[in-house]
Amino acid sequence: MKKWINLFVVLALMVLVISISVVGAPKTWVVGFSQIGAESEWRNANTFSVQHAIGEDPTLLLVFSDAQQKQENQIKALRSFIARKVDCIAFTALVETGYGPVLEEAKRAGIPVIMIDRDVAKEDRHLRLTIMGSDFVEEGKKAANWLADYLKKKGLDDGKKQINIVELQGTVGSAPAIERKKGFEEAMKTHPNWKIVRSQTGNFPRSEGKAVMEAFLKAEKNINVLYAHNDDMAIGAIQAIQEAGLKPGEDIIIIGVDAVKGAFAEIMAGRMNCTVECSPLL
Ligand code: GZL
Repeated sequence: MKKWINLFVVLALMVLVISISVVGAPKTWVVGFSQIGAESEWRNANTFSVQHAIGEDPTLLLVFSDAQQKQENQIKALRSFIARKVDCIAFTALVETGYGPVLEEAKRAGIPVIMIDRDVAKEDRHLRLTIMGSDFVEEGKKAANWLADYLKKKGLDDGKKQINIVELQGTVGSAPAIERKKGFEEAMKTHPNWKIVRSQTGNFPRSEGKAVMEAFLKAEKNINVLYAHNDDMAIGAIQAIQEAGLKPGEDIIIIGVDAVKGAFAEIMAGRMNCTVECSPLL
């Protein structure tokens, strides 16, 4: 008899301990994050920022997906988050358009969507809760305003002689590409002698920036400035300029955006002139 009582007491204590631990444990919120890829130093820093911040919080569990620069992979990942009934979806929009239907599905499922870095198209923004990102238009303006100051300081712009600019755009249809172009061109309006003689997407990676810059150098004999929508393309272009026998940072003024470590190394080496900060620590 005594043995049965002891067993009962032990079992009761076990149930009590388990129930306290379950009841007392804080709820774990599951966050599905769809990242677009690993195309640049900036993107890798951004991925680290999200993974580290969520990893540090014991009440958050991260489900991470890398879309490898394909929108269809992103949409599949978002649908898998919805099917898994995550508590929140976070994602960077590779390009602005094409997310309406999946955002409608998330809304119907009652799952809040937070944009990190790149937003979706205006017509779909009512479907997402908010965005954490930078002002890309302002970054484009800063690049142009820095150039104006630099040319003035160096006595390179008399307001009449044409200043030939080539532009390496980011991913076609992405918010940073659209808005950094817009901001730069808005600031250009006060410099009628500035001309963007070539503008083409390099899609953000270094390799593509280099390839497009090689084409620019073949097509244009007198390039004064390169405006690249990110530092990685600027760094690729610097290699192309050197291989063409020109001095980047001197023969051609080099401007990038992101302020990644690689850009600071090029600036310190005298091969790059400016990078506009865009924090990845979101
Ligand atoms: C900007 C971000 C851009 C970076 C690029 O916030 O979306 O994407 O400028 C990255 O380096 O590829």
